[in-house]
Amino acid sequence: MPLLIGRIFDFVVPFNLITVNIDIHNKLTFSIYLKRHPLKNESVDIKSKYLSALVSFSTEYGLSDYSNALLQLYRTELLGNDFTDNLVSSKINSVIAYRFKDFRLKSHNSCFCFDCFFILAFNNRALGNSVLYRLKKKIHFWHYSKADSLYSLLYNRVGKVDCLPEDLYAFWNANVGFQKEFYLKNLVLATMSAGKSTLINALAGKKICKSQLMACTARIHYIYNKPIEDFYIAKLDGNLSLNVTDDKLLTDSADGVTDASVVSTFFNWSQDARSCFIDSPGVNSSMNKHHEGITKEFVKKGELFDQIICVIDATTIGTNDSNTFLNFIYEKANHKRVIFVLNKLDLYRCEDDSIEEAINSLRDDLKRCKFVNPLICPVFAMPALLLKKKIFGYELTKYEHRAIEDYRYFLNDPFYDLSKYYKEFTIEKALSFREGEVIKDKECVDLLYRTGLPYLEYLIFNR
Ligand SMILES: Nc1nc2c(ncn2[C@@H]2O[C@H](COP(=O)(O)OP(=O)(O)OP(=O)(O)O)[C@@H](O)[C@H]2O)c(=O)[nH]1
Ligand SMILES: [Mg+2]
Repeated sequence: MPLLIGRIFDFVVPFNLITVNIDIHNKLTFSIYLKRHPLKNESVDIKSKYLSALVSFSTEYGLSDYSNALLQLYRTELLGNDFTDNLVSSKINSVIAYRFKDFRLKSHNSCFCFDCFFILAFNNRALGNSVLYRLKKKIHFWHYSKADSLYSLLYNRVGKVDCLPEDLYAFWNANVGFQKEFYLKNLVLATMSAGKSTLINALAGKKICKSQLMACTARIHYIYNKPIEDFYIAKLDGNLSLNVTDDKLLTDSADGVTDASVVSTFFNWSQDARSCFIDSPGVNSSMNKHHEGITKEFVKKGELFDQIICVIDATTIGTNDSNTFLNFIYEKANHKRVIFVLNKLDLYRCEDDSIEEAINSLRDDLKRCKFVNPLICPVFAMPALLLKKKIFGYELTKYEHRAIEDYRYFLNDPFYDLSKYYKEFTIEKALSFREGEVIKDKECVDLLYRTGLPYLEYLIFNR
């Protein structure tokens, strides 16, 4: 294979001989720094020239689906409503003339090179080298040393950040670190409507999975977290969108297009560790057989998950469906760790019900199913979700505002304070991983602590 000789580096690999082999699930977990892109404050003319340069340079590489989707995001984020195909294509000829002649990238050279590295060659040094080589054919030779420094900084961590806005470098670094982390795949299982999707939403602190009273999760959903909040939710579901609309996020594509969908987003105030949650249709012997079949088929392939989060609806403990389900989990867990989340305890009434009794009764059922020392976590998933939404400043509906008022009342009642079941886990410990952060809404944080969710997060993310 012939190697092309580069100016500074020993060799570069011809771009068309490399195939990028990073799995699309991994790519979806990249945090994208576009909301704070330095070009955002430039004129429409500069932005459209910049985009033309980016599009023309990138398309020479034969774009992957991911790079293509990323370019789409650049378009909408930089030009928004000003974007038209004509606007960008009209600039292309002037931009791609000899070494971007009419468009010297002004002061945005480093940013342009950075974007090319990110779109085409993130985490792939050899491909980055090829991008550098081709960039040098496009940019003025005055800028060669800057491009070289940037390459060294990004791929070899050698040099200074001053050739790049610090924000961009922080995103790149966080993504690189995140990709190196080992992560656990958590399979979330339950009978129908026990609150699997609501629990995942509570962990994320935003609504990313559809949840409703009737059977609604109808396929396997992979949900990944990202290292930094970039304010984008990505979804791969037949089509790939890196900034999916709420409607599309909560709706599955037509049956037959794909048998699973993948979503990624930053998880608000969960621990930072990289992780994946797998939301599954309810396993329920008497209801939807098709949904049950999907989950059972998935569980058979035990190697696809590392631990099970088993959600139990506290109002159905001891029923036939619940016990059949526990036997099923025992058979399939195959020595993997299982965390039993006892959910919907907010529906218990302090006059008639006992949370202690519910925990004990579940423990007895689990022992009968041969689980030794089962790990049981009582949690209020729905209240935890709404409290996190409030803490993180999400818009709340009228109903959600009212619900939070109710939670404020009942979580202050010792009967509903679930933190008492986690005595060794103080609120200080729950917040220790956020050291140095200013906590704005202390009251809601305190209520959140009482929902039991922070302890569950601690268990899931610290293994
Ligand atoms: N009261 C109360 N309701 C909850 C809680 N968690 C979930 N729910 C409600 O239970 C219903 C079902 O929740 P989902 O999260 O969709 O349950 P699921 O297990 O994902 O359901 P399927 O995917 O259809 O099997 C919804 O109406 C939720 O609002 C909770 O902690 N308390
Ligand atoms: Mg669901």
